Amino acid sequence: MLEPGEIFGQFPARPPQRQTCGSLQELQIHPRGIQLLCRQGCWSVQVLTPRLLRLRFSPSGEFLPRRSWDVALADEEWPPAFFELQESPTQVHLATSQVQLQIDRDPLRFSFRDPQGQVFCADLPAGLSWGSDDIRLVKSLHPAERIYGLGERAGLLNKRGRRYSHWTRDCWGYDAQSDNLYLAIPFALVLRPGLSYGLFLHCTHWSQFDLGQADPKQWAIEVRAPELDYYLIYGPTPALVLQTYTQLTGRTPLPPLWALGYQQCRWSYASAAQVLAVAKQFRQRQIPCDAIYLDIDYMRGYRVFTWDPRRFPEPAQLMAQLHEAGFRGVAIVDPGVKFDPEADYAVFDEGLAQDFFIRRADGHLFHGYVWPGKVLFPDFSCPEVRRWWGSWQRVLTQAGVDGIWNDMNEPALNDRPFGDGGQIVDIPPDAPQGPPEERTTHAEVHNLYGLLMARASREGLEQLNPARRPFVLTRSGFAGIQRWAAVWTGDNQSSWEHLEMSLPMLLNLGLSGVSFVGADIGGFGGNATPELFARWMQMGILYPLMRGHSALGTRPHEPWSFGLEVETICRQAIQLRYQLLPYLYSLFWESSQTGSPILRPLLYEFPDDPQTYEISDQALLG
Ligand code: NBV
Repeated sequence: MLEPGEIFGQFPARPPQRQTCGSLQELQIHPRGIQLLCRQGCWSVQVLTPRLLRLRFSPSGEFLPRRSWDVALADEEWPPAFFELQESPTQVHLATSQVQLQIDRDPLRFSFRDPQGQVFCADLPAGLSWGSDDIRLVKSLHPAERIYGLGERAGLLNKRGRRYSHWTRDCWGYDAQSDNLYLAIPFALVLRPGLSYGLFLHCTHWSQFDLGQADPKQWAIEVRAPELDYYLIYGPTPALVLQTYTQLTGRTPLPPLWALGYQQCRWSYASAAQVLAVAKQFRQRQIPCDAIYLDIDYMRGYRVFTWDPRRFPEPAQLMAQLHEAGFRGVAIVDPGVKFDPEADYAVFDEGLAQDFFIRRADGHLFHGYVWPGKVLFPDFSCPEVRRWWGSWQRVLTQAGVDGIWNDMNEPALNDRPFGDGGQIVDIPPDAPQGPPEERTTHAEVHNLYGLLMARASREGLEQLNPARRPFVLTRSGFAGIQRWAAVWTGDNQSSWEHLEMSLPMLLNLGLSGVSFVGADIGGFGGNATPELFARWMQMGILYPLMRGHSALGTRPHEPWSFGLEVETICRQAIQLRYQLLPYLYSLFWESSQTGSPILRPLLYEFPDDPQTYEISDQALLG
């Protein structure tokens, strides 16, 4: 049994002895594809569309059953797709109308060809290997290829040349060198002139892409999972790759129009009076604004789904006043439920009575420490838990809250009470999770914690307010998060570096299917200077999600807090945003239909022009 703290995104080193699949022994043809029995293990190739192939390898020869929390459309849900097979003594060829898969028999390995015969995404000879707890596949990279996507990543636009693991974590203080951030998306979009493809690693366990760090010509894919499962998506343009990728993992539903306006946040507007005072300032100063956020201080002792009776005594009245003034209210919801056996706290009592909280492998309740002190974590991989959680949002919606903001859902927790010098830890990887019929361990669903919480939030809002389009904002997520929530890039800093970095971060999120994204305008940690703030607001009007936010203890970061000159600049910028709203709204509609990003790097529109490939500081709005 592992203690929390023993593991934080770190796993035992791989044992030295590696196995390989050897040669092809038997080819079986199925209606949707083929199975390739190797000397050791088995490959399955499914043709889902002429542009989309699913490839799986299992060392044991058995494939895992589909999970209810799967983020990809099931194979059976795709209409039948036509393919042709040709066999020779050394090779097998599988061809769709768009792409050709060449399979070398000995050792078995794959390479792909586009209609012009250009080879891409080719396995190295003996590129597949596995040990006791991992599988690795090494592919070759073409010298002209650049790599994008990979979800939420700091640093420049092109991701080639470094190693990236996929493991969601709280990452206060992140910078351009950081690896794992809050959100993990094991999807890469590879581009060279005339050819673009995507590779989606269909694996929720810890995984890693080495995109040419160990060897500049190679892409090593590694999973700590019982099988290797990936989708190959042929373009040839990035737009077509994204269209197929989002057909597979889902698209951003059209948000309510108000969510495209300016949104004002602060940790915290800590009383109803403060919230109303901020709202009044916006209207008096004639600065457009559509939403005001409530951070953790609206709760009673940080108990989720409660209101502080002293500071927020009449939440319904507060929300009515906000609505009257034309604002929407968005409230934060953290996953940790206060361990509260003494008090009359129904969320804790109900969750405990129904066994909705994660337990350790030894059967004891697992607890960590967050804002409320000792907390328990709901197991969102159970549909029943998600329904229960979603319905608790009634405490907020009945008061008139319009949107839900999910924070700390990596999940972020400490091994000791805050202030006691503890450290950030993970839920133990061997903690059992999931409904009885598909019991697994935290190791498989860690990366999904934020996504499944966001799903619970969105589905709950749909139940509670069926006539309204829901708005959920989340910090953590996984591939497919765009179906459930908008995403912000967590705790950035008030610095020029972070302002600069926000653009390639948001662009790569867009190239990962997540189009409703934003960074905290002005920077969350630290104090913005007047000039930085003004520039950030001017840039922020182009973020699909336009929200100003700042941390506890920092100077005020509202648009008027930096003097008249900055206030005027902010007013003009925000007014421009509002002039653009019809255009933006149309872009969101387009995104909901095709998966296209709202904010696009130049390479998205000019994929055959290599001069666009490294441009991290320019973008197109639509
Ligand atoms: O709830 C407080 C903050 C929130 O304002 C911020 O946006 C989140 O990213 N939250 C993190 C927890 C505190 C982090 C230091």
